[in-house]
Amino acid sequence: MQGIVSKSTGSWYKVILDSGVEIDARLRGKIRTLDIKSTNPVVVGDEVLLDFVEEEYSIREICDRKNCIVRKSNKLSKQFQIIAANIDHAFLIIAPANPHTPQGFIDRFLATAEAYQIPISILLNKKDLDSKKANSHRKMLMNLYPHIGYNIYNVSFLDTEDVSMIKNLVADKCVLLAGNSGVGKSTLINALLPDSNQKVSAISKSYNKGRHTTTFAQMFVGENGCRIIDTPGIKDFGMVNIEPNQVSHYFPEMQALLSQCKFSNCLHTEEPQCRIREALESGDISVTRYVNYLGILEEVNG
Ligand SMILES: Nc1nc2c(ncn2[C@@H]2O[C@H](COP(=O)(O)OP(=O)(O)O)[C@@H](O)[C@H]2O)c(=O)[nH]1
Ligand SMILES: [Mg+2]
Ligand SMILES: [Zn+2]
Repeated sequence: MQGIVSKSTGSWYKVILDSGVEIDARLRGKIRTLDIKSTNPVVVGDEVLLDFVEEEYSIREICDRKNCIVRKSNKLSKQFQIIAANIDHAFLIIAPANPHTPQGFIDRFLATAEAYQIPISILLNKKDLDSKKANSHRKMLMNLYPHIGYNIYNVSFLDTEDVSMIKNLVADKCVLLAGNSGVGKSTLINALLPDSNQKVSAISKSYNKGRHTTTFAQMFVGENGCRIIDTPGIKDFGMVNIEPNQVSHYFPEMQALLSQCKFSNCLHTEEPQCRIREALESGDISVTRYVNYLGILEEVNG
């Protein structure tokens, strides 16, 4: 028997069988260990083989993962927490205001998705907001990211046409939704999957203040074959096991120029004849993107 893990709480797992029925399963005995040292062996999105013995389902084997998204268990630890696996597409949800999504967060997440080879698009929600601040931030985002090659959609999750456009984007895919609290994730999940009954929070000034304590990812299945993975409370998707000179590979506009740097191991900080810094000076690479690149570089070095 085969299924997909839809929730993982530690000792019990929810698994959606091929028939569409969701069952509880547990791990029995020792299962085949996977390549990565993680604190959690079975994660949302995992395809698993099951046994049904004495009225109980147990997970016998985890199938090889196409990809997975990981974070450090905590700052000091060398251990990883795998958040989800087998993602076809990630959608980063952001807002121009209420709450304004910092660009550092956006670029970190984009680079992380590149590192894990997960195709990613941006949903810029709350297109109805038209304060001066919101408009100028939106304009900057809508200019910058398509220029680099990312799809960014200017939408409102309260707009039925936009929601049906998004429904088409996610059809038949396993999709990861990520974004800071307050950007509209629950609103989108409710619009895509009316039976999921996600709690939508009232507008509040205290976003990001640790109101969410759950860090379990959860999968919802939609009528059009989409599987939506929500990641409540997970803010820091970190990059693990990455060498400093790999970081620029995860910034597509830098990746395109890398071969023209004089040194093949150029970090694009102080080296002579660096094509990336040339592009920075001529304005072909955005200063903010470069600064966010340096931030990740520092973290990887540390
Ligand atoms: N103005 C506006 N508000 C929205 C939009 N989408 C969601 N919201 C509101 O943003 C707030 C936070 O939404 P919620 O779905 O709980 O965000 P989450 O924390 O990411 O799950 C709620 O008050 C929503 O009604 C939108 O397109 N425009
Ligand atoms: Mg929510
Ligand atoms: Zn360089």
